Amino acid sequence: MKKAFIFDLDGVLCFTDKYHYEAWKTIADRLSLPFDEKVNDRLRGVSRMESLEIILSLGGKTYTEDEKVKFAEEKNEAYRKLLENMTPSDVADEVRNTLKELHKCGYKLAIGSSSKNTPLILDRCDLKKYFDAVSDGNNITRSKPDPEVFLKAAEYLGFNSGDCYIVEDAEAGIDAGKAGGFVTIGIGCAAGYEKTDIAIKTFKDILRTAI
Ligand code: B16
Ligand code: MG
Repeated sequence: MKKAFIFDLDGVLCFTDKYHYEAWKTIADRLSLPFDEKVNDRLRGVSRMESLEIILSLGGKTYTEDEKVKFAEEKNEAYRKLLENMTPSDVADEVRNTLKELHKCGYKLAIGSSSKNTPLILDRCDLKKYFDAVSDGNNITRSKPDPEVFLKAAEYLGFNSGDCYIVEDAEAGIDAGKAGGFVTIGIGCAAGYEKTDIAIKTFKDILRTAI
């Protein structure tokens, strides 16, 4: 029996993709790049700098490292301003009740997110209290699909990857979970991905996996 669940944050526990979109759009519009919701979907689970590279590849121009760092900083500033709109009501009751239920069943719970803004999001949404460990963009050097963020989460919990499920919404996250030797649970976009081990429709379906 597994001992723990490691949850992706954006797209699984809460939804910040609209804020990422709005913040990137400001930069893309200024550079006349054809950024849309479809491209935004490709940024799920991908790090900030890699997201920027995807957006810049929509045009034919090359940019210096300094320019890229400035774009990423501007995006992050706009994004963090938008995150100020988040409140605990942005997390569904279904999510909170399921997390509580998993704890009652004796599972340890951790976060495994690429986002460097994880502490701010957990704080705004009052989510930190449900988790025994947090691994995020601040403690890794390689982003998903590299398994580092999940392996660190398992290590913080004191477990091996074989003891933990990964819950993800992004293909890059499922690839990361598989590369780390985890059993993967896919929701949203990741539910239809061929590499996902267990597809779920709604968050509370996790309880059927756990029991
Ligand atoms: P930041 P997750 C990811 O979070 C997002 O899905 C992705 O769109 C974003 O680029 C990445 O975090 C980095 O975010 O700029 O806040 O460090 O899905 O891994 O929880
Ligand atoms: Mg995600």
